[in-house]
Amino acid sequence: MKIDASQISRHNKSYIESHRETYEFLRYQLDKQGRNADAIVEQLKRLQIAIPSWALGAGGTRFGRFSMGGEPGTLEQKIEDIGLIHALTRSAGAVSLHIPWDIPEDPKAIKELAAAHDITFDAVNSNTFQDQRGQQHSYKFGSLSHTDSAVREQAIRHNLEVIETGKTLGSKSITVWLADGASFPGQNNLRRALQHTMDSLKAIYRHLPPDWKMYIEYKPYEPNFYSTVIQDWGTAYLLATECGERAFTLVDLGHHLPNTNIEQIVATLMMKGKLGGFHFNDSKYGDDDLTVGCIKPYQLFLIFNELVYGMNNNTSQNPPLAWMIDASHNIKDPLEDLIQSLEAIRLAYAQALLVDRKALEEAQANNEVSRAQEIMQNAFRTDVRPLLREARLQSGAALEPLALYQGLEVRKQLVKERGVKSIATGL
Ligand SMILES: [Mn+2]
Repeated sequence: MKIDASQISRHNKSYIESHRETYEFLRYQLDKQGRNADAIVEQLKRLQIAIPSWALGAGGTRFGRFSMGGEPGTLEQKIEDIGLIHALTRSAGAVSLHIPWDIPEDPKAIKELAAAHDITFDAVNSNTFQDQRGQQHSYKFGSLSHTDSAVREQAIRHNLEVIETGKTLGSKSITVWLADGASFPGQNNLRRALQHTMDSLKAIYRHLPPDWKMYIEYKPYEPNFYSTVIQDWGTAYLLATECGERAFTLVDLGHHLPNTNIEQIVATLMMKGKLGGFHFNDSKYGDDDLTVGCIKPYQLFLIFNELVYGMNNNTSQNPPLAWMIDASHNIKDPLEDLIQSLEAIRLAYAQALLVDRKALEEAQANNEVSRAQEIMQNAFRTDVRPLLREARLQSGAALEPLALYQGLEVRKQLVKERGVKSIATGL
């Protein structure tokens, strides 16, 4: 299924009048505060978020999985699904592939298909947290950190193969997330496990093409429940620093213990020029992988506030960030969920762009605590949805992507095309 421009312009016609009214009103209000709505719209238009190939089907939990029907069974269909989201929003212009779930049989054809949907290839992701069919050694007790060098070498080789696959598609980065760790005290020699991981990552880094980056992701627990080898940003930072200047830390919002100050981690990593990218999602308790912004939108805004500050004050030459959604959908239609996540990310970005930096600097310098809080909350409480709609309108996207998605009965169409029982490859 493909959504064409005429369907979008028909849809936009029915919303244009109320949009014009709210946008003009907001522009006028912002203008009085010395803010330029049109400039923010331009910045919003440039923000593209990668969609992970594994987020297009039902994720499920270890207790069960409930299919949506019409799930993409092939990599081609996954690209088509992202094409639908991108056509509706013009903000999902990249895909992040997971190897070996999405090995392209014909890279040239896949590249062409993606280009037809205006989609590029973002970071490729390796997988040494599962055993694959025909694999010689098991990752049950770890991969890059394993006690047996033969297992570590197999895991290193897999990462190099992932890079080779990524090269055929035009990717420029690899994300490494390890499930390695221990579920019981005494199971691992903690120091040795970290040393092995460092040596393995260095071996991968040595083979990294010169125009590539490596992102190292951390997570405090799960699937191992006593210790994770790369447990926090500090460990990921240490490993990235040891590997070299093209290795960076990747922050996944769900990979923190409750109440961690993630915006402070962002500030610290950007100060050192070592923030590589983001995996967006939201959570109430752990790595819940819920829709971005559904639980803690203020935290998301505070994170974006640091990102915007970091991008505007890039003294450490932090490279442009890789933005990606990393979520799992158990009860929602994944495409609806992704549309909502894109909206939440852009809302937080727009709000952060609204922060009166000069006033905030002044308030901070004078220790005017209440004023500083008011400045932040004034930005957060501004309804910036008209800015997002205007950015979409100017980019040829739908004014109300979710309403159009539902109005066109896209899922029903996909079920008709692919069947009720089609299941996405992946988890
Ligand atoms: Mn992640």
